[in-house]
Amino acid sequence: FSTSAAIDEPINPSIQIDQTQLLINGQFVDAASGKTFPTLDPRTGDVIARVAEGDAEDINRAVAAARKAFDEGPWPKMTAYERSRIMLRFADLLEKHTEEVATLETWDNGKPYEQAAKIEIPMVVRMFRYYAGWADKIHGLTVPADGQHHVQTLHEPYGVAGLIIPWNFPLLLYSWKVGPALACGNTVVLKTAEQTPLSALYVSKLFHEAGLPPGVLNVVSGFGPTAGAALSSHMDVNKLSFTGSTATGKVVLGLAANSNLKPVTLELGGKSPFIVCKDADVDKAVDLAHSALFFNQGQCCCAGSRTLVHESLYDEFVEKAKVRALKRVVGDPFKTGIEQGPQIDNEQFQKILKYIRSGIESGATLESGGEQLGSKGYYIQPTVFSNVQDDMLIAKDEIFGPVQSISKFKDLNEAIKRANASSYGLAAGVFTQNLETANTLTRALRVGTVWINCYDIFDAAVPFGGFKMSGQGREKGIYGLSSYLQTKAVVTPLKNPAW
Ligand code: TXE
Repeated sequence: FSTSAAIDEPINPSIQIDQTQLLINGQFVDAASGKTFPTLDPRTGDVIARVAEGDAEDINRAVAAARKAFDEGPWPKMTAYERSRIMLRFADLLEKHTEEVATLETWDNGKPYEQAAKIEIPMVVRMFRYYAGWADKIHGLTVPADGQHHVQTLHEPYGVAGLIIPWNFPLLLYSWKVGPALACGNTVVLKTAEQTPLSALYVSKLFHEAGLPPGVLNVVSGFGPTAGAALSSHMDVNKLSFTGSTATGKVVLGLAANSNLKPVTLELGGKSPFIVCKDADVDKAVDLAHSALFFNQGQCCCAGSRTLVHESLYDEFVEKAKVRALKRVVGDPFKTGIEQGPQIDNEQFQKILKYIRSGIESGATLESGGEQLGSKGYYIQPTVFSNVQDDMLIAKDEIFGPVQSISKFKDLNEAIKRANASSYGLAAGVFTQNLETANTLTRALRVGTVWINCYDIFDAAVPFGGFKMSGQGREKGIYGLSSYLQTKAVVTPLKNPAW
């Protein structure tokens, strides 16, 4: 097996890394312990920079700053219009600095620079503009209650929001959480993933340049069991939003429940079916099934990781999927035209190779790839398995890597039953030219997003989240606001009910 690009000598990114400390109360500061940890370049495994390692004490300091900025102001006491203007100014600054931000994102994460600069950073900018637009449009209702009372509802921020994000889309997920949390008037303590701390620190500095008052947004780099757990169990954090693995989501939910019962939004793993019906446009389906799985090195919560193909198209589909995978351009993510960079770190790299071995051992047919690419860093050949059976580990577990699993189905009922036979329920792709088939599948699938004849369409206004063990609550769009607002009922007696 071979792929079309070799792994060259890594290109040296031309950027100085200035922000490596914690951001607490508007100041960049060392960790209370003085400890630092290395953040690594996935292309080589080399150290990019050492970053302050926050733990429980730093979380305490950050929560205290966020608490003060909430309780004493200025954030929730500012007019919504002023908050919105700061967010818009930040979006402008971020847009202006797209090159630097995309460079940091690629360096720390390994994703293709072109993808970061042309797709992701613009989506982050769009998300902040979207939620800035909501800031002064959040209001309650008047309620026609029985009796002689005037009743209204106020939609109020929770207070201090603790936000925990993973490494696969560091800035995009920053925007999904920080955007609505701030628009609704909450203050924030953000815990970034230990693999990718750099971009959030850089852009949060820009946020302060845009006029964000100190203490409103605090960023603590550090590890899950220390900083992340301290944030989840903090008695002064009023709301938690977490994106990551289902296993850690359960831990975080438990910590929230056992401390102050803070409400938790969870966006967790997935094993999303991509269903190609007998009347699908095969070439289009092959292309989209490929990108649905391989996009972002396969490290997407909603990756179309179970490709289910109708038996009448199956052989043609498998052959074309294999050809497409063999053409995939893998290489240094800073080079132009690269479709796939390295996996995030050695842990994920080893986990994916183990799943590939398990696929081979359990009898799936290896159509392409299957091995490390190059000799350094965490590159993996685009891998395609056919003849995948539902009881194989590669069909059940979230691999989170460039491994496509294709299997065959006979009729729609079978496809529905098998697609739903998962503890996950994040997303699904449906490929058909028949409206009835599309409608039947859409209603039958127990998932949070159905993409019909498309995949991975993400718009700031469209809600995203999971059924079953893929999570709870929704992010993005108007639905995402409700994660950061609570409702207060206000009842006033009426002296003269007629008026
Ligand atoms: O995730 P974790 P990991 C899946 C994917 C991947 C697997 C493991 O299958 O292979 O998870 O990845 C913080 N209290 N996804 O280990 O542990 C951690 O520091 C509080 C899917 O990276 O969930 C990081 O900031 N926080 C997912 C964040 O949780 C804790 C994206 C995510 O790490 C914590 C990433 C604790 N006890 C991985 N332990 C998606 N939904 O897209 C860890 N963290």
